[in-house]
Amino acid sequence: MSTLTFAEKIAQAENFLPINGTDYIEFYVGNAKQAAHYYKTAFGFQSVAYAGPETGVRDRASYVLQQGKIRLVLTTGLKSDSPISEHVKKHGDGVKILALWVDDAYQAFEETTKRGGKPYLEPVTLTDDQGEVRMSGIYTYGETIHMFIERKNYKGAFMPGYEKWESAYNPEEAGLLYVDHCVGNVDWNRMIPTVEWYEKVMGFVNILSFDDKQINTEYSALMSKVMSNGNGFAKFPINEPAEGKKKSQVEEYLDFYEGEGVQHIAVATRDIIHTVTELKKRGVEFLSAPPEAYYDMVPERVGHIDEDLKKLQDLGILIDHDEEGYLLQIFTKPVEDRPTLFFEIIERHGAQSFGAGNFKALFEALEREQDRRGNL
Ligand code: TYF
Ligand code: FE
Repeated sequence: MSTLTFAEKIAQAENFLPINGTDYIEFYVGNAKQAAHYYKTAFGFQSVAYAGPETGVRDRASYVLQQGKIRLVLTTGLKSDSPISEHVKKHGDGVKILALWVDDAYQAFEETTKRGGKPYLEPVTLTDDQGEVRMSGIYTYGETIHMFIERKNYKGAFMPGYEKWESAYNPEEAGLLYVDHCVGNVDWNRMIPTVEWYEKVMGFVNILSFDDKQINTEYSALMSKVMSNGNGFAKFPINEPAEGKKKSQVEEYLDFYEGEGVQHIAVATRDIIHTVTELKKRGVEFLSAPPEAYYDMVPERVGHIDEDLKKLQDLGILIDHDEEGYLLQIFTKPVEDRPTLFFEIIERHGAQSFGAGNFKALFEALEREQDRRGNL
């Protein structure tokens, strides 16, 4: 075990790609109008901006939603031959773009492509009467993209090409604040090369690793390595399936997404009891709670927590800790019919880890769902 703290580990990252946080996450979906309604109604995202035929964009429709600092873009193609439609045909609804907020989109492109990043979008400057946004992009795992977004004092709703979306339907927020981490599932034997790619091309460091000895249940296994940039604002764990008695959850994802892609987006809250109560009321489905015995062990395993343990148990929220504090987390079921992308809700009280103490209970709950789908 390394004795460095998380702060000491991330301080070892290189500095050629300064990142201020996640700028937005763009989904390619079959029907963006309905997806936007779902994220507003069920998760409490607010209407921000729109681009589509009415704003002079002919090939797509995009809805921008926001809650706290989390910005989602839901995009659909309007014709079958659009690359967006082709993406949806192959992968189903899923994450296409993990956009990072940078100081200089031109420099980000230059620094990453000279280190081997594969270009997706050459740097461009978009301008309108609200100011300027500069952007560029490179491929990461699968068909997923990292876009680099530089906001030159842009005053508009989102970026040039989009119009402010004034909606009459505005369900309340649910307390979601920012993107904590985004996890990628990669193919067999692809975790190490992907980790090396993040080190070399993005200047990230590996802050945590789990091998298949730690991450396994009676049935299946996986391996995971967490990559972080130098300030911890961008954290990307990478999972790879591992051989077990039955099919790994990561393998199920790869089969149904038909390739590598984003497995889960973890969003932070300051009041997980309120947030999860609210999401459940609005129809968001979560993995089932671990057995009674899990909660009986919490005082001994974790020590003091500020929250009422009974309330956490009633909601099925998981609890873990590390040297720096504790964390509370819970996972939704996949939010599509394909068992692919899901969300994690997380509340950190000092802990900078990812809930390794919950892996067994969590993966058993995941496998109950996998079994119900006939994919275990
Ligand atoms: O991000 C993490 O590492 C935790 C745990 O398939 C996790 O949220 C890891 C792998 C996985 C599901 C959850
Ligand atoms: Fe996570």
